[in-house]
Amino acid sequence: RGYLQMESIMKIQAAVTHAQGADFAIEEVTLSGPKANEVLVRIVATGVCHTDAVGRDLGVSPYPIVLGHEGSGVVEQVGENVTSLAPGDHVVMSFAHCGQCENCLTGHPTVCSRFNELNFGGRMDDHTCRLHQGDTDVHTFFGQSSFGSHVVAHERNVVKVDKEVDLALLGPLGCGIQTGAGTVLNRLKPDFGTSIAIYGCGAVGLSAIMAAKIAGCQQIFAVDVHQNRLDLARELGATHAFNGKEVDVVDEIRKVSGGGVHYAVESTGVPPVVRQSMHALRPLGVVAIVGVTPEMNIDVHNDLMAEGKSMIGVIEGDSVPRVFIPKLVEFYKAGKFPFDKLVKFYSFDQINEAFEASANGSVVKPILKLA
Ligand code: CXF
Repeated sequence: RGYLQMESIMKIQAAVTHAQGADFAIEEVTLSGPKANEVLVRIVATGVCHTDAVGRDLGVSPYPIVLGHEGSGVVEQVGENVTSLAPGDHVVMSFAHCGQCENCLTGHPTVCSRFNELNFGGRMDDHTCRLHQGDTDVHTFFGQSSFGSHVVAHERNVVKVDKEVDLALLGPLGCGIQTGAGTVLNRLKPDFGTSIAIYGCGAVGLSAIMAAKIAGCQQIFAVDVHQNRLDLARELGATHAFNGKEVDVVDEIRKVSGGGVHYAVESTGVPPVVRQSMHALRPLGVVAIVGVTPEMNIDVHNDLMAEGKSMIGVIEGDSVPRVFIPKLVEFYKAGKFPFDKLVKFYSFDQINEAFEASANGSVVKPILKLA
Protein backbone atom coordinates (compact mmCIF):
# COMPACT_ATOMS: atom_id res chain seq x y z
CA ARG A 1 0.00 0.00 0.00
CA GLY A 2 3.06 2.16 -0.24
CA TYR A 3 3.87 2.67 3.41
CA LEU A 4 6.46 1.04 5.59
CA GLN A 5 5.25 -1.28 8.30
CA MET A 6 7.36 -1.70 11.44
CA GLU A 7 8.23 -5.36 11.59
CA SER A 8 7.66 -6.84 15.02
CA ILE A 9 10.01 -9.54 16.21
CA MET A 10 9.30 -11.77 19.17
CA LYS A 11 11.28 -14.37 21.07
CA ILE A 12 9.70 -17.80 21.14
CA GLN A 13 10.58 -21.30 22.32
CA ALA A 14 10.81 -23.87 19.55
CA ALA A 15 12.13 -27.39 18.99
CA VAL A 16 14.96 -26.88 16.53
CA THR A 17 16.38 -29.62 14.31
CA HIS A 18 19.94 -28.47 13.65
CA ALA A 19 21.12 -31.27 11.40
CA GLN A 20 19.94 -34.41 9.66
CA GLY A 21 18.93 -37.04 12.22
CA ALA A 22 19.60 -34.81 15.26
CA ASP A 23 17.35 -34.94 18.32
CA PHE A 24 15.00 -32.00 18.84
CA ALA A 25 16.46 -29.22 20.99
CA ILE A 26 14.06 -26.75 22.61
CA GLU A 27 15.67 -23.34 22.26
CA GLU A 28 14.97 -19.65 21.91
CA VAL A 29 14.29 -18.53 18.33
CA THR A 30 13.12 -15.16 16.99
CA LEU A 31 9.91 -14.97 14.99
CA SER A 32 9.08 -12.05 12.68
CA GLY A 33 5.50 -10.82 12.91
CA PRO A 34 2.85 -11.50 10.27
CA LYS A 35 3.11 -9.86 6.87
CA ALA A 36 0.10 -9.15 4.64
CA ASN A 37 -2.36 -12.08 4.55
CA GLU A 38 -0.58 -13.83 7.40
CA VAL A 39 -1.52 -14.43 11.02
CA LEU A 40 0.37 -14.97 14.26
CA VAL A 41 -0.90 -18.03 16.13
CA ARG A 42 -0.09 -19.08 19.70
CA ILE A 43 0.27 -22.84 19.50
CA VAL A 44 -1.77 -24.84 22.02
CA ALA A 45 -0.83 -28.30 20.76
CA THR A 46 0.65 -30.09 17.78
CA GLY A 47 0.39 -33.61 16.44
CA VAL A 48 3.43 -35.71 15.64
CA CYS A 49 3.34 -37.19 12.12
CA HIS A 50 5.68 -39.60 10.36
CA THR A 51 6.49 -36.83 7.86
CA ASP A 52 8.10 -34.85 10.71
CA ALA A 53 10.44 -37.81 11.30
CA VAL A 54 11.16 -37.79 7.56
CA GLY A 55 11.94 -34.07 7.81
CA ARG A 56 14.27 -34.74 10.74
CA ASP A 57 16.06 -37.76 9.29
CA LEU A 58 16.11 -37.63 5.49
CA GLY A 59 17.25 -34.13 4.61
CA VAL A 60 14.21 -33.35 2.43
CA SER A 61 14.15 -29.78 3.81
CA PRO A 62 17.06 -27.46 4.72
CA TYR A 63 18.47 -27.35 8.26
CA PRO A 64 18.27 -25.80 10.78
CA ILE A 65 14.52 -26.11 10.74
CA VAL A 66 11.54 -26.07 13.09
CA LEU A 67 9.40 -29.04 12.04
CA GLY A 68 5.77 -29.69 12.98
CA HIS A 69 2.76 -29.45 10.66
CA GLU A 70 -0.30 -30.40 12.71
CA GLY A 71 -0.62 -27.30 14.87
CA SER A 72 -3.68 -26.01 16.67
CA GLY A 73 -3.86 -22.71 18.53
CA VAL A 74 -5.31 -19.27 18.98
CA VAL A 75 -4.88 -16.33 16.60
CA GLU A 76 -3.04 -13.53 18.40
CA GLN A 77 -2.46 -11.01 15.64
CA VAL A 78 -3.42 -10.60 12.00
CA GLY A 79 -1.38 -8.98 9.24
CA GLU A 80 -2.58 -6.46 6.68
CA ASN A 81 -5.48 -7.55 4.44
CA VAL A 82 -6.53 -10.50 6.60
CA THR A 83 -10.31 -10.62 6.60
CA SER A 84 -11.11 -14.27 7.29
CA LEU A 85 -9.59 -14.50 10.78
CA ALA A 86 -9.45 -12.36 13.90
CA PRO A 87 -7.54 -12.42 17.20
CA GLY A 88 -9.06 -14.97 19.56
CA ASP A 89 -10.15 -17.39 16.82
CA HIS A 90 -9.41 -21.06 17.47
CA VAL A 91 -7.58 -22.52 14.49
CA VAL A 92 -6.01 -25.63 13.01
CA MET A 93 -3.19 -25.32 10.51
CA SER A 94 -2.87 -27.42 7.40
CA PHE A 95 -0.54 -27.74 4.38
CA ALA A 96 0.61 -24.66 2.47
CA HIS A 97 -0.58 -24.03 -1.09
CA CYS A 98 -0.37 -21.09 -3.50
CA GLY A 99 -4.09 -20.49 -4.01
CA GLN A 100 -3.43 -19.36 -7.57
CA CYS A 101 -2.54 -22.34 -9.76
CA GLU A 102 -5.12 -24.30 -11.74
CA ASN A 103 -5.29 -27.11 -9.19
CA CYS A 104 -5.78 -24.71 -6.27
CA LEU A 105 -8.42 -22.79 -8.20
CA THR A 106 -10.32 -25.95 -9.11
CA GLY A 107 -10.48 -27.16 -5.50
CA HIS A 108 -7.44 -29.45 -5.41
CA PRO A 109 -4.83 -27.55 -3.36
CA THR A 110 -3.20 -30.84 -2.28
CA VAL A 111 -1.72 -30.99 -5.77
CA CYS A 112 -0.81 -27.30 -5.86
CA SER A 113 1.90 -26.67 -8.45
CA ARG A 114 4.07 -25.25 -5.62
CA PHE A 115 3.21 -27.96 -3.06
CA ASN A 116 6.74 -29.32 -2.59
CA GLU A 117 8.38 -25.90 -2.50
CA LEU A 118 5.88 -24.42 -0.03
CA ASN A 119 5.77 -27.40 2.32
CA PHE A 120 9.31 -28.77 2.14
CA GLY A 121 11.38 -25.87 0.73
CA GLY A 122 11.91 -24.24 4.13
CA ARG A 123 10.54 -20.77 3.30
CA MET A 124 7.25 -18.90 3.20
CA ASP A 125 5.61 -18.12 -0.14
CA ASP A 126 7.49 -14.82 -0.42
CA HIS A 127 10.71 -16.90 -0.19
CA THR A 128 11.74 -15.49 3.20
CA CYS A 129 12.26 -17.20 6.58
CA ARG A 130 10.35 -15.93 9.62
CA LEU A 131 12.45 -17.78 12.17
CA HIS A 132 16.04 -16.89 13.03
CA GLN A 133 18.76 -17.57 15.57
CA GLY A 134 21.09 -14.59 15.47
CA ASP A 135 21.91 -14.10 11.79
CA THR A 136 21.08 -17.67 10.88
CA ASP A 137 17.87 -18.49 8.98
CA VAL A 138 15.82 -21.18 10.69
CA HIS A 139 13.62 -22.88 8.11
CA THR A 140 9.88 -23.38 8.04
CA PHE A 141 8.03 -26.66 7.51
CA PHE A 142 4.62 -26.89 5.79
CA GLY A 143 4.25 -23.09 6.05
CA GLN A 144 3.77 -23.35 9.81
CA SER A 145 6.57 -25.00 11.92
CA SER A 146 4.23 -25.91 14.73
CA PHE A 147 6.90 -27.33 17.09
CA GLY A 148 7.11 -23.94 18.76
CA SER A 149 5.16 -21.66 21.07
CA HIS A 150 4.07 -19.37 18.19
CA VAL A 151 3.94 -19.52 14.39
CA VAL A 152 3.28 -17.18 11.52
CA ALA A 153 1.22 -18.77 8.75
CA HIS A 154 -0.60 -17.64 5.62
CA GLU A 155 -4.35 -17.29 6.27
CA ARG A 156 -5.00 -19.76 3.44
CA ASN A 157 -3.72 -22.70 5.46
CA VAL A 158 -5.26 -21.60 8.75
CA VAL A 159 -8.69 -23.07 9.42
CA LYS A 160 -11.08 -21.58 11.95
CA VAL A 161 -12.66 -24.24 14.19
CA ASP A 162 -15.52 -24.52 16.67
CA LYS A 163 -14.58 -23.18 20.12
CA GLU A 164 -16.69 -25.80 21.86
CA VAL A 165 -14.24 -28.59 21.00
CA ASP A 166 -10.99 -29.17 22.92
CA LEU A 167 -8.48 -27.30 20.77
CA ALA A 168 -5.57 -29.46 22.00
CA LEU A 169 -7.06 -32.41 20.17
CA LEU A 170 -7.58 -30.85 16.75
CA GLY A 171 -4.10 -30.35 15.22
CA PRO A 172 -3.91 -33.79 13.55
CA LEU A 173 -7.01 -32.93 11.53
CA GLY A 174 -4.63 -30.70 9.55
CA CYS A 175 -2.69 -33.65 8.12
CA GLY A 176 -2.82 -37.33 9.12
CA ILE A 177 -6.49 -37.52 9.92
CA GLN A 178 -7.66 -35.51 6.94
CA THR A 179 -5.41 -37.68 4.75
CA GLY A 180 -7.17 -40.90 5.74
CA ALA A 181 -10.70 -39.55 6.03
CA GLY A 182 -10.43 -37.36 2.93
CA THR A 183 -9.11 -40.18 0.75
CA VAL A 184 -12.36 -42.03 1.41
CA LEU A 185 -14.85 -39.15 1.58
CA ASN A 186 -13.38 -36.74 -0.99
CA ARG A 187 -11.70 -39.05 -3.48
CA LEU A 188 -12.97 -42.64 -3.41
CA LYS A 189 -16.52 -41.61 -2.44
CA PRO A 190 -17.63 -45.23 -1.99
CA ASP A 191 -21.20 -46.13 -2.86
CA PHE A 192 -23.41 -47.07 0.06
CA GLY A 193 -23.17 -50.80 0.84
CA THR A 194 -19.84 -51.42 -0.90
CA SER A 195 -16.67 -53.03 0.47
CA ILE A 196 -13.31 -51.46 1.26
CA ALA A 197 -9.96 -52.71 2.55
CA ILE A 198 -7.64 -50.49 4.57
CA TYR A 199 -3.96 -51.51 4.65
CA GLY A 200 -2.07 -50.14 7.66
CA CYS A 201 -3.90 -49.08 10.82
CA GLY A 202 -1.92 -46.02 11.86
CA ALA A 203 -3.54 -42.58 12.11
CA VAL A 204 -4.18 -42.45 8.36
CA GLY A 205 -5.63 -45.96 8.04
CA LEU A 206 -7.79 -45.70 11.17
CA SER A 207 -9.17 -42.37 9.95
CA ALA A 208 -10.01 -44.05 6.64
CA ILE A 209 -11.88 -46.75 8.57
CA MET A 210 -13.98 -44.20 10.50
CA ALA A 211 -14.71 -42.42 7.20
CA ALA A 212 -15.70 -45.68 5.48
CA LYS A 213 -18.20 -46.27 8.24
CA ILE A 214 -19.60 -42.74 7.78
CA ALA A 215 -19.87 -43.39 4.03
CA GLY A 216 -21.92 -46.54 4.65
CA CYS A 217 -19.48 -49.21 3.50
CA GLN A 218 -20.92 -52.60 4.40
CA GLN A 219 -17.66 -54.49 4.69
CA ILE A 220 -14.58 -52.71 6.04
CA PHE A 221 -11.44 -54.87 6.14
CA ALA A 222 -8.56 -53.71 8.34
CA VAL A 223 -5.09 -55.11 7.65
CA ASP A 224 -2.07 -54.62 9.91
CA VAL A 225 0.61 -56.70 11.66
CA HIS A 226 -0.06 -55.41 15.21
CA GLN A 227 -2.95 -56.91 17.16
CA ASN A 228 -3.51 -53.75 19.26
CA ARG A 229 -4.07 -51.70 16.11
CA LEU A 230 -6.40 -54.33 14.65
CA ASP A 231 -8.42 -54.26 17.88
CA LEU A 232 -8.70 -50.48 17.65
CA ALA A 233 -9.70 -50.79 13.98
CA ARG A 234 -12.59 -53.08 15.00
CA GLU A 235 -13.65 -50.64 17.68
CA LEU A 236 -13.71 -47.80 15.14
CA GLY A 237 -15.78 -49.61 12.53
CA ALA A 238 -13.82 -52.35 10.75
CA THR A 239 -16.08 -55.35 10.18
CA HIS A 240 -13.11 -57.70 9.69
CA ALA A 241 -9.50 -57.48 10.82
CA PHE A 242 -6.64 -59.51 9.37
CA ASN A 243 -3.10 -59.84 10.66
CA GLY A 244 -0.83 -59.94 7.63
CA LYS A 245 1.70 -62.01 9.56
CA GLU A 246 -0.84 -64.73 10.29
CA VAL A 247 -3.12 -65.15 7.30
CA ASP A 248 -3.06 -64.82 3.52
CA VAL A 249 -4.74 -61.43 3.38
CA VAL A 250 -5.67 -61.60 -0.32
CA ASP A 251 -7.30 -65.04 0.04
CA GLU A 252 -9.24 -63.99 3.13
CA ILE A 253 -10.52 -60.73 1.68
CA ARG A 254 -11.51 -62.34 -1.63
CA LYS A 255 -13.30 -65.13 0.22
CA VAL A 256 -15.28 -62.93 2.60
CA SER A 257 -16.09 -60.19 0.06
CA GLY A 258 -17.17 -62.59 -2.67
CA GLY A 259 -14.36 -61.97 -5.13
CA GLY A 260 -12.58 -58.86 -3.86
CA VAL A 261 -13.35 -55.40 -2.53
CA HIS A 262 -14.66 -52.39 -4.44
CA TYR A 263 -12.10 -50.02 -2.89
CA ALA A 264 -8.84 -50.00 -0.95
CA VAL A 265 -6.65 -47.49 0.86
CA GLU A 266 -2.95 -48.43 1.03
CA SER A 267 -1.12 -46.53 3.77
CA THR A 268 1.88 -48.79 4.52
CA GLY A 269 4.13 -47.98 1.55
CA VAL A 270 5.44 -51.55 1.70
CA PRO A 271 5.67 -52.94 -1.87
CA PRO A 272 4.34 -56.48 -1.17
CA VAL A 273 1.38 -54.90 0.65
CA VAL A 274 0.76 -52.52 -2.27
CA ARG A 275 0.62 -55.61 -4.48
CA GLN A 276 -1.86 -57.29 -2.10
CA SER A 277 -4.04 -54.19 -2.20
CA MET A 278 -4.38 -54.59 -5.98
CA HIS A 279 -4.84 -58.37 -5.90
CA ALA A 280 -7.65 -58.18 -3.34
CA LEU A 281 -9.68 -55.73 -5.48
CA ARG A 282 -12.63 -57.00 -7.48
CA PRO A 283 -12.78 -56.13 -11.20
CA LEU A 284 -13.24 -52.34 -11.63
CA GLY A 285 -11.94 -51.84 -8.06
CA VAL A 286 -9.94 -48.75 -7.11
CA VAL A 287 -6.98 -48.57 -4.73
CA ALA A 288 -5.84 -45.21 -3.37
CA ILE A 289 -2.12 -45.04 -2.58
CA VAL A 290 -1.44 -42.74 0.38
CA GLY A 291 1.79 -44.24 1.77
CA VAL A 292 5.15 -43.02 0.51
CA THR A 293 6.24 -46.09 -1.48
CA PRO A 294 9.66 -46.90 -2.95
CA GLU A 295 10.04 -47.80 -6.61
CA MET A 296 8.48 -51.20 -7.34
CA ASN A 297 7.33 -53.32 -10.28
CA ILE A 298 3.69 -53.92 -10.99
CA ASP A 299 2.13 -56.21 -13.55
CA VAL A 300 0.18 -53.51 -15.37
CA HIS A 301 -1.65 -55.87 -17.69
CA ASN A 302 -2.76 -58.53 -15.21
CA ASP A 303 -3.12 -56.46 -12.09
CA LEU A 304 -4.77 -53.39 -13.58
CA MET A 305 -5.85 -53.38 -17.21
CA ALA A 306 -7.20 -56.89 -17.58
CA GLU A 307 -9.70 -56.38 -14.79
CA GLY A 308 -10.39 -52.68 -15.30
CA LYS A 309 -8.80 -51.77 -11.98
CA SER A 310 -7.32 -48.37 -11.07
CA MET A 311 -4.54 -47.27 -8.79
CA ILE A 312 -4.61 -43.61 -7.83
CA GLY A 313 -2.31 -41.44 -5.74
CA VAL A 314 -3.92 -39.18 -3.14
CA ILE A 315 -2.20 -36.46 -1.10
CA GLU A 316 -3.79 -35.06 2.10
CA GLY A 317 -7.10 -36.71 1.23
CA ASP A 318 -7.62 -34.34 -1.74
CA SER A 319 -8.99 -31.97 0.89
CA VAL A 320 -9.77 -28.28 0.84
CA PRO A 321 -8.86 -27.83 4.52
CA ARG A 322 -11.19 -24.89 5.17
CA VAL A 323 -14.12 -26.95 3.90
CA PHE A 324 -13.21 -30.43 5.10
CA ILE A 325 -11.77 -29.87 8.60
CA PRO A 326 -14.88 -28.13 10.02
CA LYS A 327 -16.94 -31.07 8.70
CA LEU A 328 -14.70 -33.55 10.53
CA VAL A 329 -15.09 -31.49 13.71
CA GLU A 330 -18.89 -31.71 13.36
CA PHE A 331 -18.74 -35.49 12.94
CA TYR A 332 -16.47 -35.70 15.99
CA LYS A 333 -18.95 -33.64 18.03
CA ALA A 334 -21.75 -35.96 16.92
CA GLY A 335 -19.75 -38.99 18.15
CA LYS A 336 -19.36 -40.34 14.61
CA PHE A 337 -15.66 -39.65 14.15
CA PRO A 338 -14.01 -40.55 17.48
CA PHE A 339 -10.42 -39.79 16.48
CA ASP A 340 -9.59 -38.96 20.11
CA LYS A 341 -9.16 -42.74 20.56
CA LEU A 342 -5.93 -42.52 18.54
CA VAL A 343 -4.33 -39.85 20.69
CA LYS A 344 -1.89 -39.74 23.59
CA PHE A 345 -0.83 -36.34 24.98
CA TYR A 346 2.75 -35.41 25.85
CA SER A 347 4.25 -32.22 27.24
CA PHE A 348 6.42 -30.24 24.79
CA ASP A 349 9.64 -31.22 26.54
CA GLN A 350 8.79 -34.89 25.93
CA ILE A 351 9.07 -34.35 22.17
CA ASN A 352 11.84 -36.90 21.60
CA GLU A 353 9.94 -39.49 23.65
CA ALA A 354 6.76 -38.82 21.66
CA PHE A 355 8.64 -39.45 18.40
CA GLU A 356 10.00 -42.70 19.82
CA ALA A 357 6.46 -43.83 20.75
CA SER A 358 5.27 -43.04 17.23
CA ALA A 359 8.22 -44.86 15.63
CA ASN A 360 7.88 -48.03 17.71
CA GLY A 361 4.14 -48.12 17.11
CA SER A 362 3.08 -47.97 20.75
CA VAL A 363 1.14 -44.72 20.20
CA VAL A 364 -0.91 -44.05 17.06
CA LYS A 365 -1.04 -40.25 17.30
CA PRO A 366 1.11 -38.45 19.87
CA ILE A 367 0.10 -34.82 20.51
CA LEU A 368 2.46 -32.37 22.21
CA LYS A 369 0.80 -29.83 24.44
CA LEU A 370 2.45 -26.43 24.50
CA ALA A 371 0.02 -24.52 26.68
C1 CXF B 1 2.55 -35.65 3.17
C2 CXF B 1 2.68 -37.09 2.90
C3 CXF B 1 3.78 -37.29 1.90
C4 CXF B 1 3.60 -36.45 0.69
C5 CXF B 1 3.37 -35.03 0.98
C6 CXF B 1 2.27 -34.83 1.98
N1 CXF B 1 1.53 -35.42 4.10
C7 CXF B 1 1.76 -35.27 5.40
O1 CXF B 1 2.56 -35.72 6.09
